[in-house]
Amino acid sequence: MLDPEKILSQFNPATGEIVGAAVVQRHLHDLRGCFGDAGAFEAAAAAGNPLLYSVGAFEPAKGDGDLHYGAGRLMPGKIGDEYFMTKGHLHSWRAAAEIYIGLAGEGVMLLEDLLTGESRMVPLRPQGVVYVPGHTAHRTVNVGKAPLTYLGVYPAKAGHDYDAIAKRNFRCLILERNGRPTMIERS
Ligand code: PAN
Ligand code: ZN
Repeated sequence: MLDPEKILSQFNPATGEIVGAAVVQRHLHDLRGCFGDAGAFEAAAAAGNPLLYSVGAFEPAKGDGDLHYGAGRLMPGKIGDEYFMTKGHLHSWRAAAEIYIGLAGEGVMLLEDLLTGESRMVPLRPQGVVYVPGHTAHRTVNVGKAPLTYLGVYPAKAGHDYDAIAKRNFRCLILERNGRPTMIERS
């Protein structure tokens, strides 16, 4: 039997913190090359390097059938017309799916099917669960005015592959158009 502290964890839906989780923080400069408007990015990066998001990963066990989970907290803001977002990734084990559970704030997920190239924008909000199928690049976007917090649950074997998607980038951007989040093909 696992240790009790691996069986039960405590998280704070407002801050997205899980007690005992390994926390990774990503700042603006870590997302160089992700945003569509390079000029707006460089102007913002010259002015500072704010925290964009933090993710606490909880890894109770690493066996074949095990699960890992993480809580994310993504700040509100924009670079030009493009909302603050996560780097985004594919799972190293491409078939690994993931479940996202919205806790607070207003977000969307950008999903890109690796096999068909199809992109989709899906709301990520409290009381909503987003199923990210395998073989799908995924990125979280804060389209609201408050921090966005969420949980993600994925196979322990999934692994995170950032390079594959960074090389060619997501095909679509989530931009504010007429006050609303809109998915637009990268030019
Ligand atoms: C999430 C992500 C989290 C941060 O827990 O890791 O949203 O995004 P990046 O990992 O793209 O920086 C998840 O999808 N785990 O698999
Ligand atoms: Zn993932």
